[in-house]
Amino acid sequence: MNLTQKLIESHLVKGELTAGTPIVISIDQTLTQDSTGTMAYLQLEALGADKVKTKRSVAYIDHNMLQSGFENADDHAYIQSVALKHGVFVSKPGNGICHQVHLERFGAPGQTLVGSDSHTPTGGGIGMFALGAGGLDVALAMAKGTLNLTMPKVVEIRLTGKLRANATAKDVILEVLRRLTVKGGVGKVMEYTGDGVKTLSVPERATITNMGAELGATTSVFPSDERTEQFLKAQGRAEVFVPLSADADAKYDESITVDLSSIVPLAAAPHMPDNIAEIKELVGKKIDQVCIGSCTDSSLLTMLKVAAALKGKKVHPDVSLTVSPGSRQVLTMMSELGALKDILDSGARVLECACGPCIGMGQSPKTDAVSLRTFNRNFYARSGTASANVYLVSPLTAAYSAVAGVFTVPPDDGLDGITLPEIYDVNDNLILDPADFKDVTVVRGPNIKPFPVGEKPDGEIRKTVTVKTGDNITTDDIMPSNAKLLPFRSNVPYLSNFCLSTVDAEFAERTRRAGGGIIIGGENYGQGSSREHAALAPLSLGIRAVIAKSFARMHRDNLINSGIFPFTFKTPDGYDKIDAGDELEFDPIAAVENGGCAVKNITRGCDIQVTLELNDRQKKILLSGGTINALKDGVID
Ligand code: MIC
Ligand code: SF4
Repeated sequence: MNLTQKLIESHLVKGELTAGTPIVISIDQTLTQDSTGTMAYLQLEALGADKVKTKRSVAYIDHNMLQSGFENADDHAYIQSVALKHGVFVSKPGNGICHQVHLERFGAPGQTLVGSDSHTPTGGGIGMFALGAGGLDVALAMAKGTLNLTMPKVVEIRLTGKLRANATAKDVILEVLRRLTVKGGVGKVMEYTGDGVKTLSVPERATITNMGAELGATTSVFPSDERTEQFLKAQGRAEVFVPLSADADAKYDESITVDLSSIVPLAAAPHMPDNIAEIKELVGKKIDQVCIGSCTDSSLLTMLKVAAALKGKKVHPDVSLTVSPGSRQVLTMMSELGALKDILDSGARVLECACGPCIGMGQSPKTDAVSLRTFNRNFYARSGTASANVYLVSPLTAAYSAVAGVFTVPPDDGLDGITLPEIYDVNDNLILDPADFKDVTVVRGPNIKPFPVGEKPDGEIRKTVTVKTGDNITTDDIMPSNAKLLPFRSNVPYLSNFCLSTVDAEFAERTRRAGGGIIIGGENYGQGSSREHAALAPLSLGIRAVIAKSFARMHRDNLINSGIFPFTFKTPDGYDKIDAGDELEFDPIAAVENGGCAVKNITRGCDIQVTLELNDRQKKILLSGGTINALKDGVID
């Protein structure tokens, strides 16, 4: 067996290891963060759950950190109280980004983890089966200790050779994105094998599995070996180590080889993580901002490399350099090892240990800026400045370019000899253990509004197409998130005013006026984050169906959970037979029962065949008008 099959088999509750079929797995751990967490815990409460059924669940506060009004602080207070009440650990603001902290303090090889954040696969860096999901699915995992999913295909990514001095793990995943694209991983797990694996440390592996999310992959996973053991020992957690790897004769659905020694410094050019260019093609291009950090590249190793590259140098006068360490542990160790001084001396602005600029929580660049970021997403307008051009690069490219003021290829020699400490500084006083809190009262500020619940289908649905989009629409398009909107993550009615505003500023208003509607999408509709707000906001506007060429996994699940029909065109010409403004009609019950239907285009007088591939559970959910209704009706458990 391959490692993915072993991890799934050891947690299989229902189903079999046949790709494409529905399975249920037991969940050992969950994580939530604050921008999806409020919704997840409101849903946990709606499920009537008492204490969580997992071995370890953790609520992180790391995204909505700017407190420029009462809203975010209200959300933090709600999350802290509701989590402790239900037996969930809390990682307080300042402790760091969920994925980095989870890897350091809680992750365990061989265990399953589901998180209400798309970059939860970071845990695959230590051999976890770790995946992102919408808040409701995470709430269900907490309440029941299980997760429903589709058995993925397994792709082997065989690593050979060793990285050159000027290439990093970020360049490896950018190379994989160049080859496979942002939809190349849908329905698949990326499993790393080969001799090259042992040349990569845990933080490097975690950068690669983290950004596997940008492939649309279900998750990514590395074996658990001596380097994993070394990392866990350094964290004072050697007892959770177990060795794990694929069998020597393991079979894979697909296999590709990446020679690490041939990897060169790369960038994902605006506005998509698979729009790959070589840094050497960009050399000399002027830059305005450099941001180092985010859950994909903010480990101590990253920071030590950045410090070594900046040591004794000065950031270019036209460049603003920000550095956000991934966790308080990283920041403390940077300080102990002198790296912080080298970074500060260079003129960098050191930000708090949080997502920060990655989610547009501050540091929006100036108009038309060129911004280099070590992050994982450069979707249009995500930085908070729509006219900015964001390039995703390695920390080495970022640091050398910040000094030069232009795109710069990092030198191919030097910086050798950076080693990770044998023991990390461990201080968990920003982590609250629910066992220490009795009789907790849940604190609910005025920012917390009830979430919308779907409508049970009853008879034909006749609605107008209120928007038609192109390919690769992201959840950042569907539900934009920045410092102004993130404080309203627990107020879906307000958020829905901004739904799809990057595509069409009138969409929300038009849909409301029309009494709801239908969305037409292209390929890979809903790629990117796990945010179920990208389904809840359309739901609150009255959207009943999305008809697309194809969907991203998490968004499709979130639509079904909300009772919105995710149809795909049966033939490519279907997309051309519908325009914005057309009136469509379909029979929802027949569509569920028959795996699709003919959608009537009343305006154009033609039929469009659509498919609706659902497992039995999903059928019951859509027929009930969403998961919450289906649970209430007792048709699913
Ligand atoms: C992101 O990187 O887009 C986020 C913000 O972390 C999201 C979660 C969210 O929308 O709150 C994700 O990746 O799932
Ligand atoms: Fe936070 Fe950015 Fe990572 Fe999302 S991708 S969890 S916003 S650091």
